[in-house]
Amino acid sequence: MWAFIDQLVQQGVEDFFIAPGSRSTPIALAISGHPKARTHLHFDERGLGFFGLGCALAKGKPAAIIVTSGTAVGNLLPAVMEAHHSSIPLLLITADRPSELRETSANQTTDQCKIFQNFVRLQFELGASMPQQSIRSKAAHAVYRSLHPHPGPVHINCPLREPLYPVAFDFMQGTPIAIETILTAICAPKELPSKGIILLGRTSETEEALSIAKRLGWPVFADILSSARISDSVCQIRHFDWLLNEAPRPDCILHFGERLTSKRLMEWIGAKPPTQYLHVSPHSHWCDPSHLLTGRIHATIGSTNFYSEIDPTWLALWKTLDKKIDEKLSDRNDHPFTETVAMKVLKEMPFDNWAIFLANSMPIREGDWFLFPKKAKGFFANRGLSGIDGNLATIAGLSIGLNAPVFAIVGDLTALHDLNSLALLKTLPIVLLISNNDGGGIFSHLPIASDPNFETLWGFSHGRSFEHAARLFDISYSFADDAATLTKAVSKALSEGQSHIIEMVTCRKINAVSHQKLREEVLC
Ligand SMILES: Cc1ncc(C[n+]2csc(CCOP(=O)(O)OP(=O)(O)O)c2C)c(N)n1
Repeated sequence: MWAFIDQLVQQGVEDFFIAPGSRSTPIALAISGHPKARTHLHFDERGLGFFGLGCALAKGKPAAIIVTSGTAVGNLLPAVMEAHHSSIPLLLITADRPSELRETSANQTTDQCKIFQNFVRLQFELGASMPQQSIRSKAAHAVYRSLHPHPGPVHINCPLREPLYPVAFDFMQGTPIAIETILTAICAPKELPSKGIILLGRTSETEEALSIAKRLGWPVFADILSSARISDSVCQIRHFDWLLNEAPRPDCILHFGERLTSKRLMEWIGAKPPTQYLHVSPHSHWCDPSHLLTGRIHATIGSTNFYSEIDPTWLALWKTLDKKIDEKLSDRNDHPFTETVAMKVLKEMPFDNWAIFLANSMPIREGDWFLFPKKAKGFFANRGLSGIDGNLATIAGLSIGLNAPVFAIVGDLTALHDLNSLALLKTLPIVLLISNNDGGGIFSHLPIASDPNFETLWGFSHGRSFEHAARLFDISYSFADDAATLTKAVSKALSEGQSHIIEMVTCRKINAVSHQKLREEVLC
């Protein structure tokens, strides 16, 4: 609890309103031991809530309210409702029993997690075993969301296990993290070091991001879902995911837009984080799954004002590495036929005014690694929660919403999951490329692939073909099992522009083994 309270203070929280309780003991002790926290006490939690609300109303800064578990929490509801409707920043820190005591008739134990859900800007649980950095990042996020974009209450539920006293934390230990939050719509000029990198996720401001990269002389790592893929920006490093082994370390990272797909990139950053790591987004959501951000700039990309002294050798170095990987990747033969080879075929296709949808699991990853078509209307995916459900219906909606044809790549389990939605495709200009590797191909890339129960629990071999499904829903159908048949089927389907299913068959084990081999060869 110490790290959480200390970080709240670091983020500008001054006043802590506490009601007595046993389960909240570690929270109260952390606050009372903090030299910069001002404590205010009241025995009645209903009054305590309004006590804190009055203070926050006066100062325009979040007040923290601390209560024990059970009905004490329920007593905060009137103040929380008032804070919600009056836009007053409050942090509701509620002690709770650990999860093993819920639904067991344990004393003073109830479901507190979402008790204020209609009235809070953010609610989360603070896990007892979270690492320090995560706890501090969560504290910074809580304060941020109590103020932006619309002030109001934030609920932090804290399950705490006995012993509650003496507490297990050391006062004054741990280093506060400095999370700078810049909130003005138009940012003051900000100087950055000359060796930086731009991470580009999905955003409506791709052009702005690319022109910042050019101005700074920085390389851009563009995710498949950013439309930068189809730009001819000199700053783009296409094979960033492949060259990280040899890559030099930047002094600064600027992240524009949504989260990126590449896990390898995130691990590389996490292994040696830069001194400055800033996320720029006009949305209020906190995008920092690795808890490494040093700054959050709440602004449109176009309104930022970054500058640096250009070091031309920096971008040139990245371009050289990228070219080397590009040569190694293009210099490959197409045997055996795998999902990777299929991407090489698709990269050359004339997608022009077609939107491209990539289903979760391997299609989005393979796309992120290899898909750089010369033209396309844009790239889309359901990446919020990365589900394999509802993808076919999403594709139908996408085509209607964009009023454009959609070329979609989906795995066989993803297709089976939403098979009913083939009924939506018949009248739409949708080409559905079902990558049938007979089960969950992604799992063959994971260490679990060597488990004796792999096939039953993860592989999920079904032995089905989609030809009958296409016929059932009156959609034309082609089959592909090598580069030539795939090229032919895709070219024909794109030129016809009507609903069409292409079933592409590969073997998931061979896909995984040849991908691994490719990585080893390219990286050696
Ligand atoms: C609704 C839902 N259930 C389960 C998962 C977990 N999951 C992620 S990938 C995957 C396998 C998907 O298989 P497939 O669509 O055939 O694609 P492939 O892995 O072969 O590329 C599963 C089950 C999920 N993401 N969403």
